[in-house]
Amino acid sequence: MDHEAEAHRTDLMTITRYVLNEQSRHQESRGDFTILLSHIVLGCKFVCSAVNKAGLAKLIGLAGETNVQGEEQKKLDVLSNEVFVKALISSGRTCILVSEEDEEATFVDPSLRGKYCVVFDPLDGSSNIDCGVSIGTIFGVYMVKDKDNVTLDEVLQPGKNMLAAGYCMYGSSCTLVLSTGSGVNGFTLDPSLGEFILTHPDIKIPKKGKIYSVNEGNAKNWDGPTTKYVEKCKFPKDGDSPKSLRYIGSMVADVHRTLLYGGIFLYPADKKSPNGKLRVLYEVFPMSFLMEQAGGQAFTGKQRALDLVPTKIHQRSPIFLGSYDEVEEIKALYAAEENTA
Ligand code: FDP
Repeated sequence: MDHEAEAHRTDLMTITRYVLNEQSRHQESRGDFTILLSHIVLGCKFVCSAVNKAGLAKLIGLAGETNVQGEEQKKLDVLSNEVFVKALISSGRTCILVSEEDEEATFVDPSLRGKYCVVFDPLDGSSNIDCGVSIGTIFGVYMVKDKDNVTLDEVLQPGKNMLAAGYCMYGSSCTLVLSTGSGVNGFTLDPSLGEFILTHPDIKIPKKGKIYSVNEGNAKNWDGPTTKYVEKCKFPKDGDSPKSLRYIGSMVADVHRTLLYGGIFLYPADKKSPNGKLRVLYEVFPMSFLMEQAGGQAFTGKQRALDLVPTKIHQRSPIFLGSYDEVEEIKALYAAEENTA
């Protein structure tokens, strides 16, 4: 019997225990972040359960449709948004919420306000819901200076100012990946315990990767550096093997694979969408934060992604993120183009 492995199996590091351990290292900490996170975790568990039951519960469908009982059905992304908004407000630790689902930011009632702003996409990859492909929730957390005097500027901050970021992937297992600014850790939901258990401690992305991930259907409208990079992935001139293409079309799943196996995920600008597709606050920033924390890089085609200063809450940006060396190549191609301009 492997006693060491056995001891490991019986000494479970839950996400709450992990965050409490982290908290105890900061004497000034009063446990507010732990409380906030436990509400985010609750939202993730609820959405995970709803996603798993979606087919059975007839949750899939258009918002506003009615089911056989004549009750109005809620589409999964609408339901997920409601769950997260309510969980975050009731934590008593938030003051501004920005959700992909809501056009305007939500300012929490002063009586329930706390010091955190949470930006989130409650159910990312929604075009994959109906066919059972992995989807996820993405979130980022900022802290405000004065919770009694908050303005939208508190969330229009560069991603490097985020305090924490993460995602939860609803796939073959339910995995929550989190960074509080000192590395990246992955937790898997044990459905029998209802707890997220640390299964991927201190995730580091491989420095180089063999996979590229992009919607190649947009290739005809790409700019020069993106076209050159993808061409090199397929027809390398330096004796390397060609890279494999993997594209799920669900950012959480594509980024999760990139984080674990290495490689690059790109959603570049193109002639039709000069700002790309993905949203800065709740897609680009949290994923870029995690990539950097895992030793990778994230680049917009112009600058380090986390240095970008958003001016609108639903702003989009092109993004190239993943293994350090792969992003370095993209940066060199953009720099070369600039020099010839
Ligand atoms: P979706 O449209 O299915 O919601 O931003 C949303 C997103 O999915 C990402 O999760 C995904 O990476 C991307 O869009 C996929 O876009 P394309 O269908 O244009 O490839």
